[in-house]
Amino acid sequence: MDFSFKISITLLWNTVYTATTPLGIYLLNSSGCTFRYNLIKNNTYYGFYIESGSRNTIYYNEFYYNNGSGDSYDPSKIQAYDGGSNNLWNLSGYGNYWHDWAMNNNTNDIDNNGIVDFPYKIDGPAGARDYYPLKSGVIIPETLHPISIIVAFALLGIFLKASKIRRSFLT
Ligand SMILES: [Ca+2]
Repeated sequence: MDFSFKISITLLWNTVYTATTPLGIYLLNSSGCTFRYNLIKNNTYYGFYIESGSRNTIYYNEFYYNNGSGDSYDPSKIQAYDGGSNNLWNLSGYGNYWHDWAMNNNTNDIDNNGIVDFPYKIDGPAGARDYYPLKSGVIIPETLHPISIIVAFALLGIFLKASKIRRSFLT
């Protein structure tokens, strides 16, 4: 018997700065959530951290200066982390704006289609990539009050599995 709780949310139009926590957005056992049009900036640690969870979709967000990243790319200062599985960092040919990756050089969008021609590597065991990193920022309105959000659904994502005990009768 499988018994599971799942949550599906959409987080839109937020500005996520460092305030009281060093992390930007944090997911724990969250599945099926969509994150779009969020400005994630100046967090001292990762701007987006997936501890666990699957089938979350993160696209059309802007990432600036998280995890020590600057105006050019440094592979030791990746802005997001994925420890889950089957999370998507792009959808329908559009990913996120990673400021360091987009600004790294002027020849990373040879075909000039607004998509950086090289995937952006996400840290963590998932081995995730944003396959369609945006060359230009998304137009995101700044909110009046900088906020930092922790999205933690520790209990909501409980996944209980009662496995059947199978007996084999050998003749
Ligand atoms: Ca391109």
